[in-house]
Amino acid sequence: MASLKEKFAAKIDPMRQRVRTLTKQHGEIKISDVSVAQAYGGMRGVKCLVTETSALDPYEGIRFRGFTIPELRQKLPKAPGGEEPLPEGIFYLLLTGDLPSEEDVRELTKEWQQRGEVPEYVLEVLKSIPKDVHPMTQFSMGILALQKESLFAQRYREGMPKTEYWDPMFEDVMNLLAKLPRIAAFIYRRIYKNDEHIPPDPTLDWGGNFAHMLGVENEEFKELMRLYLVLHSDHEGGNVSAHTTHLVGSALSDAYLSLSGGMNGLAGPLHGLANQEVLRWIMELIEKLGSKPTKEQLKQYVWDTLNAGQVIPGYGHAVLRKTDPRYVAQREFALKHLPDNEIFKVVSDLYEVVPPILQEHGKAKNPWPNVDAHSGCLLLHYGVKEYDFYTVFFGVSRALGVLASLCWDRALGLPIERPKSITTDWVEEFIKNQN
Ligand code: CMX
Repeated sequence: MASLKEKFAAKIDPMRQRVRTLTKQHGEIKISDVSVAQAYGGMRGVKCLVTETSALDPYEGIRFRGFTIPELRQKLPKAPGGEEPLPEGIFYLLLTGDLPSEEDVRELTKEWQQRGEVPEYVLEVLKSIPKDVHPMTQFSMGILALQKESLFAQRYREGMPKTEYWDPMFEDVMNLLAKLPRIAAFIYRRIYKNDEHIPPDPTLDWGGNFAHMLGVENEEFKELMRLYLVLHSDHEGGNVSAHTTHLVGSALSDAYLSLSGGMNGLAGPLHGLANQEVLRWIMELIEKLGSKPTKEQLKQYVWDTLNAGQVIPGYGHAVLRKTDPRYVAQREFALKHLPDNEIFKVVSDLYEVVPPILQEHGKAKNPWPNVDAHSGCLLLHYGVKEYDFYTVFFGVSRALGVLASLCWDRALGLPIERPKSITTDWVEEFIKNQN
């Protein structure tokens, strides 16, 4: 059986050929126009990036290499006795475009186990950070501290030809992914669990081991981790974490520099940090209204938040125009495993209450919940109550998608990213000349 590296390597030449043909024969064909509103408005809808790993439809939601979330939950290999897909499988799929076999996934688990040790000097860096520094900042610093390990940076310094870039990038990506759960668990146990660390279990898969090293010994939580790490892995190329990783990488910065940059974007409250903001907002709600608020009380609370000029965390999306299928998958998990949980009841009631209010409020283009509206209540149910840490879960997962894309960026020899910026003077002059 071909190893993942051989499988990926075999895909590169045909893909290079496809891209070469497209750019040579059809390079002048326009696929997008840019309006003044888009240039000022965060480039919404402008098609100017190519990302192979996944595609987002506003009404259908995400497809990972063509597969919907329900399809993946069915088709990707599971842990022994488990029902949720293994994150190793989604990485294999995102990188190669092919569904992995059970054996492919088992091999990847083994390989990440072997590559997983975090050098002592990285742990020393983490130990030197004040414990009240946000976990996402610590996570990003831990990734950055690992940069010394980069084979890509080393090979580049030695003078490697462009055609070989993909090889050390693949090695860096595999090493980094293998270590991420250990870095994350180290941060968690250091901040919240008295610096008492739990060694990895060599019999466990990547997601199960992450749960184990966090110290949550519960088979259902391991299943949640596997599902969570699959769901958050990729959301096409234009979101802040994916785009930042790609942009930094386009300067031939290695995987460590690129992912650390991407994680800094994920740490923003309009992106990944929304998952902790949702829980903070719900806990404040419960503190104010009690654990069983009525829908009328919830409505008032939502309006109070909006009237205070704040966003409703976990609602709205830059691309989606319906309930996020990642929210739906988490809701299904909750209905199956924690139907009577009080926070889940609040999350469900908010699902009824918030969209009509956002519609009436009239600003948000998408009144429906996104992925972050649900994840916190699941984590909390299994005892992970430190919600400042929630975005780190997102980060460990998002690394799967953005690093698979980074391998392809180097395999295809994509150039340094450098769009044209313009000034307001230029825009005014341009408009004047139109008339
Ligand atoms: N609550 C209140 N107002 C909202 C809103 C919400 N949940 N979502 C959007 N709006 C407002 C915007 O702030 C904007 O207001 P202004 O015109 O005053 O600037 C207006 O509605 C239009 O915004 P939009 O075009 O609908 O949304 P954007 O594409 O600009 O932004 C997003 C998308 C996700 C940042 C926004 O919906 C938001 O802030 N949501 C809450 C934070 C959140 O849940 N983020 C997580 C997204 C998923 C992820 O990346 O993890």
